[in-house]
Amino acid sequence: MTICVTGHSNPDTDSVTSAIAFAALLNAQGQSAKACMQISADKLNPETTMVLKRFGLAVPEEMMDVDGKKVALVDFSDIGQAPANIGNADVVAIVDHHKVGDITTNQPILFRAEPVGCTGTVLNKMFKDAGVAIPKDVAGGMLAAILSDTVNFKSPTCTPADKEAVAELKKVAGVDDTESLFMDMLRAKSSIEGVSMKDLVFRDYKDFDMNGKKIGIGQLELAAIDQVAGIRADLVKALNDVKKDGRHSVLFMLTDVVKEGTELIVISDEPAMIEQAFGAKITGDSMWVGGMMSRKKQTVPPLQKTFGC
Ligand SMILES: [Mn+2]
Repeated sequence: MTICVTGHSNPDTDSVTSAIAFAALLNAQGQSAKACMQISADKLNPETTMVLKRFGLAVPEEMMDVDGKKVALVDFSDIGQAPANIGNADVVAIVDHHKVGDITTNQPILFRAEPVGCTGTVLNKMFKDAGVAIPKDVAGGMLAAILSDTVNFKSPTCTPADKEAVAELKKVAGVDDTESLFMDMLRAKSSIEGVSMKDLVFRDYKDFDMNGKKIGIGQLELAAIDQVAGIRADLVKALNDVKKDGRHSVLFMLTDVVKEGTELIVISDEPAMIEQAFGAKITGDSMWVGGMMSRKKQTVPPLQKTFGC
């Protein structure tokens, strides 16, 4: 039976290109495997769509239910991020770079997880260990995944192993300038053409309970803040609508990946609390927070502290 290789639900570039890369490695080792993803091609995020096109990679097959199938998982090991009926599937391998999740198996399997910035970095090592040459197009996808997951090496999750992998993969993929590849990916990712304000707000959005207060935080990574100048007023209006739905605050991170900081739009019942959390002053409806890149590591913890969580 062919092994369906898939990344997590709502897949990012790493989940998609790692499925392609691991399927290629399994095929090279004589196993029947195909790359799959938990989304339809037309719903795939704009960054990944652009990367597949750039390197001439086929869009993986949509696979939402794995009942009775043989599967290999990349970039996750949580049941919550798995296709439907994962409990009735035969999981034969897991390759990941996250904390170990709650998927278990009845048989011993190939399980490889490393604390690096991207699954692509782990797969690069696996190709080398197996003595299998990485196809040029596949190397391009892996390279793009590492740049994406590590935010061009700027994320606190980036490790020396990720930088080494990029140095190797760029040669195989024939990419001279990873900076310009990253900027092209960023432009695709932050593309706001034809997107409704609601979709833009919820594209990367999470609600948090802060001591009984519901605080929503959205993020948009940009090559430059002025990319949203033309729609800023509509965006703020949409954020106000989201706040009206029982929230204490709605914060929206306009993150400038080049300047390495965030313009934080603040819609709140207690703006002074938000100012206190980040030690910055609101001018108009926003504040600049230098160095703020990660919602998980830099936005949520100061809020939790200020709100006494
Ligand atoms: Mn990843």
